[in-house]
Amino acid sequence: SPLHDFLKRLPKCEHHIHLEGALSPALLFKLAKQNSITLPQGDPAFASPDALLSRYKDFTSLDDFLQYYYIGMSALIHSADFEALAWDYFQHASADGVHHAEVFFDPQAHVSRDVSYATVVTGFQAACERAEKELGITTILTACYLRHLPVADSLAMFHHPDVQESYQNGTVKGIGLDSSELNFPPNLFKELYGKASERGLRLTSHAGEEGPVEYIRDALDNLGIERIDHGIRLADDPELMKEVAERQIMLSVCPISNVVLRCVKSVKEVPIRKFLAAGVRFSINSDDPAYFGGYILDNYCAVHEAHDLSIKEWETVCRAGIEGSWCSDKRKGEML
Ligand code: ES4
Ligand code: ZN
Repeated sequence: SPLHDFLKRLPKCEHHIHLEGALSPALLFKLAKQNSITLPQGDPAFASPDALLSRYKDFTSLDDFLQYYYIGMSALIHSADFEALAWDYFQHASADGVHHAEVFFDPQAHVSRDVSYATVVTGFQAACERAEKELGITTILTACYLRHLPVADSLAMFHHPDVQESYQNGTVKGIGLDSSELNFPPNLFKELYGKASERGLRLTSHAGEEGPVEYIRDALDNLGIERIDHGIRLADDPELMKEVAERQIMLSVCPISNVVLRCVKSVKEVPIRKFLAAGVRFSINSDDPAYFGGYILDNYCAVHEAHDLSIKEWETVCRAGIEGSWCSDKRKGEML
């Protein structure tokens, strides 16, 4: 349709994609075989890539998904595996019309199973450089910390010399907070964010996905974040929504993710119109595209189908995404 072409051609920025969430069942099975990794024998979902893909249609919650997400990454061992994974994502992103991608990864999920931070970052960085060269996509790596693990683990990871070096040399420019949200409020990670802020890192956090709007207030007040990942519960507090709009804090909204993980019943329930009316800036993102059955353009199309944005509104959304990016002003100028 003409609108599909229009949405594809819009200069899109993606701000919320977990590279480990771009692991397709096909690549998962291929790497597991190459690396002699045994997938869970007792779970019929791991009988074949097709069976796994079918299981992905039945997620009941964030934690139900995360269980598969953490098993999936057990197939990732070598730098070349991480490079192949990220390259797979960048090719999809390029086909969908992404000009700039700020991508998450979960260091603790790899180091905890004895895959070194350097292995992970070397592979991802190689794919980022290739994406810039061959696809013209600019990239930023953000390291997410896992909120379901003890706070001490996140601090130990942050202070690891290889992690510090990646922050120092600019390979990794930001930190995020992800994994199970309920019962893990942002303020637990206040010390981590204070230290990251001192180092001049960019700061974002998942908040208000499964958790309540109070977690958004908590993240803004206690972590000093400049962006909110998901943030769909913000619409529950009109006062806070006004403040977020005034402070030009961008939300990285992931509509298909929200439906698949049952945070909302349908994309119509994602408060897109409330955000537009309140002047809240947001971008539209894929989150874990290989698990949720859609890359960024699928998410744009789903929002259009559910909320019927005008061309002017789409341009507003895209401009907010460019302005809210963490790239240079020069790069923003090229995209605007
Ligand atoms: C995630 Cl959808 C989502 N929420 C929180 N943490 C995550 N890690 C990967 N995907
Ligand atoms: Zn996410």
